[in-house]
Amino acid sequence: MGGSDRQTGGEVLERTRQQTTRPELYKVLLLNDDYTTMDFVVEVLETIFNKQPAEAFRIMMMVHTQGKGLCGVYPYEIAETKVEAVISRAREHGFPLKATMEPE
Ligand code: TYC
Repeated sequence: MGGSDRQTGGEVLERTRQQTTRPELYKVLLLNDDYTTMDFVVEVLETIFNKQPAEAFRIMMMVHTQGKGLCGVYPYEIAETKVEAVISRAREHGFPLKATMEPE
């Protein structure tokens, strides 16, 4: 039994503190490769990461020139779902595009 419930005879009287834990956040990164087209990466950034066209182009060019780029920061399960969505969309189109996640 946790320490925050005051009890008498098995009855919970009240909660004395609110739970205020924040979820751990993870960065989702796209990685560069030589085969995925720039247009496809921009489309991925617009549709999976909800970026505006100019921002999607900027991130794509960052990945292209620096090797990787930040697409967004999310709680673990959302980050994992985004990574899976990128990989499966890329494979459907025959591209080797990769995405990874790391703790913020
Ligand atoms: N380097 C790729 C090209 O020249 C474009 C590209 C950009 C690929 C970003 C992957 O995450 C990526 N066609």
